[in-house]
Amino acid sequence: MKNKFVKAIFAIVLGSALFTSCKPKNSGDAVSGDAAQKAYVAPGKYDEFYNFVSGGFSGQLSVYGLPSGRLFRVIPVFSVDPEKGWGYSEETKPMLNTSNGFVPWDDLHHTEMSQTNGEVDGRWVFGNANNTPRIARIDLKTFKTAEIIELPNSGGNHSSPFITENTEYVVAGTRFSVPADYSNGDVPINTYKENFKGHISFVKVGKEGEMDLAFQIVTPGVNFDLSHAGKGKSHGWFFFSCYNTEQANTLLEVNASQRDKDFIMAVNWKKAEEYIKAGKGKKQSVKYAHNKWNEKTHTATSEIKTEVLVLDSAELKDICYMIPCPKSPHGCDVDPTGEYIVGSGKLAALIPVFSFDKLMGAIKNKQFEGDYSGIPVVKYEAALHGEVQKPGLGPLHTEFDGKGNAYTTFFVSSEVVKWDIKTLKVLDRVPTYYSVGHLCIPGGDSKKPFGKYLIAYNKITKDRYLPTGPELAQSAQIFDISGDKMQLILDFPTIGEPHYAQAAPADLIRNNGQLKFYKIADNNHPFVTKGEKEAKVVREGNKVHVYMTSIRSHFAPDNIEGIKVGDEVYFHVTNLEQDWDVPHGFAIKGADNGELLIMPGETTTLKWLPKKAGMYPMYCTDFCSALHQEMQGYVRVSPAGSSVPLTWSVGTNLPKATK
Ligand code: K7E
Ligand code: CUA
Repeated sequence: MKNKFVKAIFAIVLGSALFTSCKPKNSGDAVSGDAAQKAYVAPGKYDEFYNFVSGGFSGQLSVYGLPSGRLFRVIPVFSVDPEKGWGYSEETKPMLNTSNGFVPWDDLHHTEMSQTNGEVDGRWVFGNANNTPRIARIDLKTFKTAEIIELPNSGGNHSSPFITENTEYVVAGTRFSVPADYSNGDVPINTYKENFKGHISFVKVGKEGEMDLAFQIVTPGVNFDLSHAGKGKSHGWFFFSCYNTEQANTLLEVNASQRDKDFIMAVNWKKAEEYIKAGKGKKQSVKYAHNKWNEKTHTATSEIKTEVLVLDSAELKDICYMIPCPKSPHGCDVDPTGEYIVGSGKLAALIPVFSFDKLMGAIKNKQFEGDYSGIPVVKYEAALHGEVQKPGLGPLHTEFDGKGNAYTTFFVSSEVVKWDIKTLKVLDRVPTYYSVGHLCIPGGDSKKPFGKYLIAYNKITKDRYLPTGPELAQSAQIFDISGDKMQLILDFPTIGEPHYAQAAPADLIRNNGQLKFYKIADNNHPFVTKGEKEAKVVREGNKVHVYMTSIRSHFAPDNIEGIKVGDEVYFHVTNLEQDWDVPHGFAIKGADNGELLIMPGETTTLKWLPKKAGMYPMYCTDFCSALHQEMQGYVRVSPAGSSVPLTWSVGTNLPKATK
């Protein structure tokens, strides 16, 4: 009893240390002489790497250049973005559909790039939605979210989206265990141990990137935090960190910090595939949305799916194994060779490194110390390669440089520590400003890291930038890691709160057939207007469809009369430009909607419900030419029941007979 109390106090103390964290010694401008030169990319010159950075609670993904830290783009993914019309245009709304209906926000924590033979290949970036569990695929030919799939039986899709070495699967583990969607969820919360279950999702990725929920594995109720696929010799396995193996359902900061060791769960997914082939998966009825963007119709569709195949980890004894891991592990990282698995226990004073070969030996020789709800628990020492002693406080994440070194972030002691994977010796440490979370080395979780830069994504910025009220910018820091010692070369502020990030050589993406504009001839949008002569306005009851074109520097039509209060007006705007980087925008006064930002060759629709009679100017929002300010028009709105005929024109004041 007393022991339990002491443990609880210890957990609270450590917990509050985690919460507050300390400022590193010698903080200040620890930047040496040639740093500016190393991060400098001259005007007009390109960066060496693209950096795809999660936006955290912004729900978006931002794209930076390395080493300059220049922000190129914020790609809307899970949150509406009025700047780009994402979630506002009729075409994009289905992308944010879920089994709960339209969801305008989420929390994107992890990005993961597609791989071929374990190397980043520059085709897609995947991102997770933490809150309403989903995975998105962003196409790097267009830098646009191309697909979003919802994950049933999950709550808090945190351990996601991590991929296998040929992008066979993108994999997700639920953070919150919950009663399965196919069971009764209306149960007392304190029946966690009986009724709450974990689910791991395997989403198949096709040749064109198309996702499909292939199967799930049901596990005991724990919190899955992070994961990584095996690679090379460990290809075919997946490793998930889990905490709350105490199965607490309240005050987790104390109650889920009781055990000295939680687990890394090793999953033999090749074996799971065999069981699926052998018909061992149970069909369960669930509901989840699968949303796809169509490049030809420039429109998304959302389909609700109703079935998933589920394998039971307690029944099929040889797909899941638990490896004890001290203490409340967060990051779970696999080195480039696939031999070493690093678990970062947030409350542990050391870093355990597991050996894949030893794990296989332990499983073969049944070196188990019992089971955890039916899953065999491998003996800690039997799978252990060794421990990094006294590395720092509050280890979170590890990346690799491909030269035999690992780099681990420490939230509490605010530092990045470099250590040797084989000898487990600490080689170097640098302070971060402050409280670093994730880190990224380009290719740093693949078989082929580009070990030149390391970027630390910090949770707390404090005094690094000009203050901006109660909330300060989140901050990233770039270190040159090409030498023996890490060297800080740049700070740059970030959008939202970055968690994980990925990076790839710029040429891989830049020279991968990036789209410059959509061919107007290939535009199959049902409301496309392929030339100005086809521009028209069509009334169907109280629905009015405006077939509009935009080209430098006018809309057609740009004068519309005969719209009435009570109408539902759809502006289907086709951008006729066939040139790179000439979007047009569209906005109309009083619309309770975003703008449209229409790419060359694309058709996009704004829905407008005029509420009172009057004159409504509309205009192009994107400064497209010297006469951009002339790119405007008027819509006359008459009272409901008015007899003003529907007319439209451009360039002439046509008599009202033009209809
Ligand atoms: Cu920020 Cu990956 Cu959500 Cu660690 S997690 S920091
Ligand atoms: Cu089109 Cu400005």
